Amino acid sequence: MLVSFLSALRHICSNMYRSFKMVLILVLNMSLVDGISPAVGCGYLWYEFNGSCYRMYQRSNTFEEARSFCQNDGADLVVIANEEENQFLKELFYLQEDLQSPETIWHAFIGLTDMAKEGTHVWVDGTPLSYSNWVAGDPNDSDGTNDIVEIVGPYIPSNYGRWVDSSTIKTSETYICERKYRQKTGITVSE
Ligand SMILES: [Ca+2]
Ligand SMILES: [Ca+2]
Repeated sequence: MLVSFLSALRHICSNMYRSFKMVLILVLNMSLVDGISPAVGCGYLWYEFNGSCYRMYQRSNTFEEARSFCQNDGADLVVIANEEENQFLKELFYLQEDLQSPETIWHAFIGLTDMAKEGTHVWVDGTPLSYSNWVAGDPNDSDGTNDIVEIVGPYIPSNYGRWVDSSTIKTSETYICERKYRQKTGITVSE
């Protein structure tokens, strides 16, 4: 009696395992056919857009401290190449799950400065400025130390997503890191 019960149990378990394996293979194949691999990603609380991963932090830091913080995570302050990327960053204020009250954020550091040469803005990766989205009248170096740049947050709806130059001695509560989308485990991902 016990032997036949155990035999039946083993048979059921074996069938369940086989079914599970079939489903797993099916899901993996479907994913690979679609060019999306479950083994790749930006990581927890990072958000993918067009080949990069982004994360917005609420931490009280100077521009240089914010840069170091991003770099410790294999990233740097965000480099904004075009309007689509800028639009995505506006959305990130609300996508970023761990942000406190995004609607109250005034500004966030981005990776643009004219520290090396006043009036010549350069991205932290060395690329010159091509696309820009300044607030009207900026950059104006208003107090002679405005050599870093911030994107305006949702708190100022009229300029939300536009950029302002700010003082290098400013400590911001918010900043945005960007890093290249990393593939894991060698599985090819088609675009
Ligand atoms: Ca970028
Ligand atoms: Ca300046």
